[in-house]
Amino acid sequence: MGEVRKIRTACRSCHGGCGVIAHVKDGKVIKVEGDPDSPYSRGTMCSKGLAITQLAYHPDRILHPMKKVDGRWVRITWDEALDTIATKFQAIIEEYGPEYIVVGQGTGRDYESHLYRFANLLGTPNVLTAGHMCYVSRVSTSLITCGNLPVADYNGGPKLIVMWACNPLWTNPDEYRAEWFARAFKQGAKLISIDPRKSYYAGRADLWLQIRPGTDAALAFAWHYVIIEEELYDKDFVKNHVHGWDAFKERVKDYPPDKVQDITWVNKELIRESARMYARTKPAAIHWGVPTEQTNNCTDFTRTAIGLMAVTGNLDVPGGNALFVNPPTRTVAEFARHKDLSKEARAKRLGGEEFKLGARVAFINPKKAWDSILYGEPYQLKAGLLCGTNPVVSRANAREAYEALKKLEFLVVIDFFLTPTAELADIFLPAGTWLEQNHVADNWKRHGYVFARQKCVEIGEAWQDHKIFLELGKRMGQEWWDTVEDALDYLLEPSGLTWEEFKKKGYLQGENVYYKYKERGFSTPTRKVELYSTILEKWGRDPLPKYVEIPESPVSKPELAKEYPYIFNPGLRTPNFFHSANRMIPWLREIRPDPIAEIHPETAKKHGIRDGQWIYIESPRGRIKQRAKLFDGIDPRIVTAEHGWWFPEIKDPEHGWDISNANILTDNAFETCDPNMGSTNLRACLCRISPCEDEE
Ligand SMILES: Nc1nc2c(c(=O)[nH]1)N[C@H]1C(S)=C(S)[C@@H](COP(=O)(O)OP(=O)(O)OC[C@H]3O[C@@H](n4cnc5c(=O)[nH]c(N)nc54)[C@H](O)[C@@H]3O)O[C@H]1N2
Ligand SMILES: Nc1nc2c(c(=O)[nH]1)N[C@H]1C(S)=C(S)[C@@H](COP(=O)(O)OP(=O)(O)OC[C@H]3O[C@@H](n4cnc5c(=O)[nH]c(N)nc54)[C@H](O)[C@@H]3O)O[C@H]1N2
Ligand code: SF4
Ligand SMILES: [Mo]
Repeated sequence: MGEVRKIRTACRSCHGGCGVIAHVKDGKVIKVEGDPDSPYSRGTMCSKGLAITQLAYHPDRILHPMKKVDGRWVRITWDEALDTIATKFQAIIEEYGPEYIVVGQGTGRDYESHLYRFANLLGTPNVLTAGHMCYVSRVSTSLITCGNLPVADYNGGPKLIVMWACNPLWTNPDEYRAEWFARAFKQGAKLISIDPRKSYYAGRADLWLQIRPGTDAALAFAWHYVIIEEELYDKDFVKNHVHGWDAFKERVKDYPPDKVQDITWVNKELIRESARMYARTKPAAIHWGVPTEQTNNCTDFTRTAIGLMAVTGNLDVPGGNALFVNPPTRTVAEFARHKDLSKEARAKRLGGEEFKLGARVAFINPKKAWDSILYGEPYQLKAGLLCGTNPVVSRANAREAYEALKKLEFLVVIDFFLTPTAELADIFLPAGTWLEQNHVADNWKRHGYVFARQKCVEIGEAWQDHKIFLELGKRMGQEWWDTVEDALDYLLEPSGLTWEEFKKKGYLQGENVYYKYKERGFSTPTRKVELYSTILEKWGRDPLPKYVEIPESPVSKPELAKEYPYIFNPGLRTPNFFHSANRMIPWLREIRPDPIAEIHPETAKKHGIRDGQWIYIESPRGRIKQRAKLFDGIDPRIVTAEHGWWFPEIKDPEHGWDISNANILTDNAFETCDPNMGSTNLRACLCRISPCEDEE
């Protein structure tokens, strides 16, 4: 009784990875603290990770499986839950086919290997995640352009950092930790910030380019224009390692700085100055973030940006953009057995022919799923299994997402809480938090590490997600292991370690080598950086990148802009929330009780809006309300807003999902999506604002 055990593990309250020491007393985690020995986080943690005890032991957390009977939730056993799901899925497979079942997950959950294995062995090509517009879009484009994801190499001593649409201080996204960037900055690296909003570091940058949302590809082209015109490129690298240079050079001629100034709202002299600074300072790293992907220019921005790294000789060099080598574990693709999904099954992937790049990495566009359910196009999905995702709040055109999920014949949701999405389900399965799981963490990332996430406790009847897929998979006759830990032994096999051995070690790092291309070229069909993509060419797509105007903007829709004059830029993160999560956690909600929309003081004045007042924001898709915060760090033509809002304190099953949800306003029409990846435009549409007089 009473003794405190300290267990070393790894957080996953965001994309995860920080080293944690969990204090366990009497079978309960009483607190967590940062692990000073973690090579990744060196003892630091953020508010979300530190609040895990309030999440794990929250009174509203569901700790047993449930089924819905006559609109009410009823507790059931795991056996009944898994049997019901297996029987229903089997019946659908027999009557229609496995593709009639859609499987989905949230962002960076660290169980994609298991979820995809379940889907592949089921035989469905329809896996719905955020990947079409977040991270996977970046990876898939990098794969066809230079063979791997280029990551800013903070530990390699960059002399210049280009922070392009990323705010790591609040987000620690994917493979990045804010501390890595902050250390390099403190050590004297120059900083160029490309951001429509004056973030903490935009305010401290050597150059800040206050760009119009969604126009990043045009700016990247203008940098190429200056670099070519002033011959600032690395001639040797271009000659030996770039495919399609002449054709690319011709395309770049379409983007002179004075034209790009009109597109991006960035002054042409500043474009020139920043391009020169980037090309002349060596080594320089570009660290780019998710807003560049949440547009119709997703693929082409990434290709153009990788082009900048390549032509300036900053690719695969220390302190530039590294192509890290992962430690020797089985990859997500191998574990998931992607290769075992038959050609026939692949051919049935929703939107697969259209969004070929997304299909190549096994992702679908959400509207394809909603259209399938709502209109039977091209066939009608019958069932869904959603794990750790809340599409009713997190996907574009939320009302359509809501209607579709409501209409689905059979829905299973796996979560900690009854979210607005979970309330639409027929079966609810309780997931274990990261305190309740054994896993080889971060093996989906490309920073070159994996970490041991160790189970500290079991809480109620919750199961870690990996176990849910394993047990459900076995019930459906799939090939899995006896236990989660057996599966981890398999995952770790190439490293020569078992799970028990790895757990003691704590982490593994891949080999840190640069200039790999000098010996073996890049992992593309031509072994070069493909500024002219032979893969896109084979698919009959434009092999060269380009910038296409945002489909709903003052430029493309001038008539609509008379009614909706502002650019709506939703997706402002707060350090304490993770998308739609954490609104029920007292420590975190206290920091931000209400949703915030930022408007410029001049704009506020025009509409008679006071700081802190509730306002309506409307788009052609609907109306929401958020609290106005007057902020002169954005352009007066822009309204910035937080996404992810629902209200767990509203106890009816809708939980106020449509009151302040920014995605009521965003659009998901196919013409607003990236033509290769299917990325939805979540960051730039038109809106209007007005004060909301009836509330304080
Ligand atoms: N307008 C606008 N919309 C956006 C964005 C934007 O910038 N603007 N950002 C987009 C981006 S980048 C992304 S990635 C998506 C994210 O979209 P989602 O991944 O769908 O969103 P979340 O709110 O993070 O996930 C929701 C649920 O996962 C549950 N959960 C957390 N951890 C676990 C776990 O380990 N297991 C299980 N089973 N459940 C868990 C939480 O309780 C929560 O209810 O949102 C997108 N939506
Ligand atoms: N606390 C917290 N952390 C998170 C998340 C969260 O919800 N909360 N979400 C996680 C997820 S899934 C993701 S994908 C990452 C995202 O993390 P980041 O990549 O950092 O992306 P954001 O915070 O969405 O935006 C970064 C910056 O881009 C600016 N920006 C907005 N639109 C544009 C544009 O069109 N062009 C340019 N150049 N800049 C623009 C914003 O003003 C912001 O300062 O964060 C992850 N981490
Ligand atoms: S940054 Fe992410 S991994 Fe680190 S403590 Fe915060 S939530 Fe956890
Ligand atoms: Mo994301």
